Amino acid sequence: MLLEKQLETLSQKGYGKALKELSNEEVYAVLLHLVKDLTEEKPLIDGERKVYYFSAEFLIGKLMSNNLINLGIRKDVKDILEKNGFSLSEIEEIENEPSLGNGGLGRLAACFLDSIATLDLPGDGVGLNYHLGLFKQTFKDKKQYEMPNPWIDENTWLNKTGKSYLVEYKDFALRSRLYDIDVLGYKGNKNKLHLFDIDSVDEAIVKDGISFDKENVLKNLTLFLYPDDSDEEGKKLRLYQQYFMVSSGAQMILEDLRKKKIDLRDLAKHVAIQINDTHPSLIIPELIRLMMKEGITIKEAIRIVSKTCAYTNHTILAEALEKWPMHYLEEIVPQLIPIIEALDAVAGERSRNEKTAIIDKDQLVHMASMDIHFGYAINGVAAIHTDILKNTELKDFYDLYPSKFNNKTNGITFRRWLLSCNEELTDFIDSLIGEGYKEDASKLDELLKFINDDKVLNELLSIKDKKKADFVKYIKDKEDIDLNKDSIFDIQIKRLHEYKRQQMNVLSIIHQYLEIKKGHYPAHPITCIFGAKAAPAYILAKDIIHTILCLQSLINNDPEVNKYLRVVMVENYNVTYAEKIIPAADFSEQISLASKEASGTGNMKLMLNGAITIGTDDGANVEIHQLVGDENIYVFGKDSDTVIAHYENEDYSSAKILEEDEDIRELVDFIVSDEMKEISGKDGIESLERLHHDLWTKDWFMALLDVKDYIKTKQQAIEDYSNRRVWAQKMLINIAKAGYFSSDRTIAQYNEDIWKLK
Ligand code: B1N
Repeated sequence: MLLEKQLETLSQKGYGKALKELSNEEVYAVLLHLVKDLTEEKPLIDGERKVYYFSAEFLIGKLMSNNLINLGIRKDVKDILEKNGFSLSEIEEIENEPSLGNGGLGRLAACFLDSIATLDLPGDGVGLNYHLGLFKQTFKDKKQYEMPNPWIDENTWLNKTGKSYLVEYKDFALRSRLYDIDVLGYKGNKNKLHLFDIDSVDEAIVKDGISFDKENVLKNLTLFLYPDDSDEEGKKLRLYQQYFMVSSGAQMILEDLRKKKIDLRDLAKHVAIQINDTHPSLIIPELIRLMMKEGITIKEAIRIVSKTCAYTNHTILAEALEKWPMHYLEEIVPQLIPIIEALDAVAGERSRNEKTAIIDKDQLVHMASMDIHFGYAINGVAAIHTDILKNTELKDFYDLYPSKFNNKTNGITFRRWLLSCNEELTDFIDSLIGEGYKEDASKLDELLKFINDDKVLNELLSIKDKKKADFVKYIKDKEDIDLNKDSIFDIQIKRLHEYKRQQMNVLSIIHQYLEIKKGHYPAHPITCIFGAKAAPAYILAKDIIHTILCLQSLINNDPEVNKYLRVVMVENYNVTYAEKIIPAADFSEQISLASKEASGTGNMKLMLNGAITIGTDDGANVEIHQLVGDENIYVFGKDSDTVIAHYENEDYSSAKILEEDEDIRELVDFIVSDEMKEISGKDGIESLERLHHDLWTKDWFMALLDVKDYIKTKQQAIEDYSNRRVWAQKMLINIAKAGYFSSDRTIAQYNEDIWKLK
């Protein structure tokens, strides 16, 4: 009743009309005000030590549904709106998605903020207010094109704070402005996501897709989520952004201490800084610099900062480990150079090993090295990833600082990835085991007692069918694509990258196609669904997208084949799309080359929604495998030791495999077959040929090493799917065991071992 009155009041105040007379857009604005009003009443968390999670990305996605859930009012709001003739899900469609991240790393940061607030821990996010999120992907002539993706409008979650800081570069200074987004915990308190911006950003400089003048820092600094860094100017812009973020954030933190009359020397007692990958690493020299300005000696400043900062590594891919040329730093932030040189000297005193130097012989500054020497904790994001860091990638550092290294297996917030995206499954779980699991996810394993309960198993299957039917309708409305709701939904959703091996999935689809053409039909019809964006300058990734889109056209238009097999690549895959696809998934494709996917988090979201993993023993798949057991996951492929040995011995040759194995050769050569070339069109042939050539001559991520085992394993999964009862048991076990992957568990461990906030 109270809520209804509040909504009516807001409606009158905003529009001079009754709620039921509003447009959907107006209702959305009213809900935004409602949430902001209710958030006001929640106390800010203020504790002894507070964590600041510094990250270049926060892939927060739409916020309305989650905020309503976390305030505990989503159901009531839905009922009130329905009474007034509205559909809450239609209204939620109106919100623009803030796509302030590329993929897993940014989405993890968003899940973490939700969990920090849910656990009533004092902790804020610090990042940048990109005006344009990750580019909007469009397909034309079966190719990816990129368009700007604006998200800020008058109805925004951003609140202007009035706080501002001066950020100095070599040739000029900029005033940063702080915007805050409230972060609501589930039945918890609230924290903040701090996003820095400048006033002079100019969206009008974006032309012809997403190109813009990369040198005009005043106009472009926070224009894009870090742009194409394939050329010099893009890289420098990224350095401008990183320094802007850390200098503003550091000043904000120190200002807060001063206000509380806390001596800066006590920084580490009051503040923990988590460095999310190396993008915010300059926080280390910047904090030291700011402390020195306050009269603290460099030696002491280094000691203090070393007790404040901790670093998370998210990848072993060499190209993602940032190394800044000294001359960039000279050109952009020369004030940091004496400090970085001093840090390098200290590192040199601790070890003469070249491999642990901060400044290498080519005058490159290794960000991760700085983090490890001057951070007090270093963590990987899944057990196998942390082991690889210790034993291989960062072995020399591990020998130097064994006690700093620890593992924190990633997690996901169940508020978004179950409660919000799959109400039907949530309600069903509530009816079986109560709601305790919402605050203690490990309680999900109480579901195991229903393992032989036919009613429960059947209901699980019918919820999956319902979510598949919902998705079929969604994709029909959105993209005018027809799917067979009775087929297996085989899902690979993640950034397009060779190491994730979408190209291996492509080869398995070609295999299925050729089999059907020979009259060998699969045990069950199957729909292979992809969602993936390729980095604008990543040519081979775009070639893989083109190949998928060609197969989609070839297969879906062949009446002989499309009864059994269809292929769909959805356009502009993003968080919102993920929320629709994941509840509808039967198979979860997690097929990275072992050792390369640090953790993955899509694997966890899909498992939680009852999809069964087809995966390599990589990242968090290893832990999923251990939890669910051999019978409830399909594991294939060579293990990480074998893969690492191939790299070390340089003895992998795809050409050799292709020469010796005509089955694999047939699949690879089909990419450049006449039928593919015809569909691809004159402008696409080059793209097919480039992928084909790469697989023959390089195949750096060894798709051909595992493809046969992959095809065989998937075949088995398709056969097993037909036994619906046994399949439902696999689903139940996966859901029940997913509790471990709650980000509440992950954050509790960060707090226990690293942050020590309460
Ligand atoms: O971080 C996720 C992991 O679950 C994924 O396995 C991992 O691939 C992902 C440079 C990255 N690692 N590194 C990045 C992102 C942007 C960039 O500019 C690297 N993303 C990951 C969460 O731990």
